[in-house]
Amino acid sequence: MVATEVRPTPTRERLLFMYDRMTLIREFEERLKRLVDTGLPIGAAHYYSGEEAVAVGTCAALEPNDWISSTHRGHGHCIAKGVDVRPMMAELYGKVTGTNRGKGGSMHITDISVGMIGVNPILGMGTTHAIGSGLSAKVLKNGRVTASFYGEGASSIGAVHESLNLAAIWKLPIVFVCENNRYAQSTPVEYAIAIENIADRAQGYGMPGVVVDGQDCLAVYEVARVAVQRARRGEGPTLIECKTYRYHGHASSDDPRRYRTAEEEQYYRDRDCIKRFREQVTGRGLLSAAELDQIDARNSALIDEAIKFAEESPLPDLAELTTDVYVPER
Ligand SMILES: Cc1ncc(C[n+]2csc(CCOP(=O)(O)OP(=O)(O)O)c2C)c(N)n1
Repeated sequence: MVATEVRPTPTRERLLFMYDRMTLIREFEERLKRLVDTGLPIGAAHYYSGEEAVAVGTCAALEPNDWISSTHRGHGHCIAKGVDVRPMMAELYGKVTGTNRGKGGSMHITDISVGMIGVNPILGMGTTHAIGSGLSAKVLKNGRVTASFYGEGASSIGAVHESLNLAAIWKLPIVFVCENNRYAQSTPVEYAIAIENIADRAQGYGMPGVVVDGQDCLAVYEVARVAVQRARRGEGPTLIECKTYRYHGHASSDDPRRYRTAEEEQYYRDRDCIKRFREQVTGRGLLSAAELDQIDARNSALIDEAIKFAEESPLPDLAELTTDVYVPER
């Protein structure tokens, strides 16, 4: 008989972290969407609203000096790992105070100081970057774990298969987090993938695979915690599939009603991760509604401040056009 594992309740500090980061991501994305819808020209933005529990539940299981690699839908990953929203917002405005001095934009936000090794517009590249950070951790024996996020659409890309295979044969300290939000642009997962659970592919790579409700931050944290511990013990990678949903279109210009129904959208909104978390922690008396409301107010003010910071910051000087970017020699 297998003994049932007793799941410890996350510490109060960790619960506060979860609520704080999920609401900060939601506020960042919703405010940004309003700005873009009313004319802010930032190029394509891929909003993370609806998926917050995935990034936050995973990052709650990491240590500050662990790493994450990301995707084109990376704002939530950055905030969950601790990137300051002020330089993030400035980056989206193309300002010199941005994380990448205004030259990267939404799909290149990077902040090594908090372990965020890069948002990435090329599907599957984040998993290859995780092989780099994972291999370095193994060689240097520094105990650092990498969590690598990617979408269910990216899960069929060759580079992702190669990365998961390499991570398994080299027993790298990586937690692969497949965010199955049901659509790759407008392509439904059932059209593109022949199996119900992408986590079942883990067996083919030679690592454990777990499916988790990606709308439940506590559930994501629990499976991530186990996977991170396994990675840190040197036992190798895990594949976690989070079933989740994005509330908005694929990118700022996309109308999701062309390929999904209002009923389906409502189904997921009724299971909203922030609403659910509030019910879970207040229902069990772990945190009070008043302290959660205070976090809401603080995060709203922080996003006001981030927008002001971005608006008031200068653009990069023309003389810096070719600095901080890769310029091939002619
Ligand atoms: C190699 C590559 N192929 C195609 C694209 C174009 N593209 C950008 S996002 C996207 C869909 C990605 O879906 P998924 O991986 O499920 O992530 P999601 O957008 O749902 O978070 C595609 C096809 C790309 N950026 N890179």
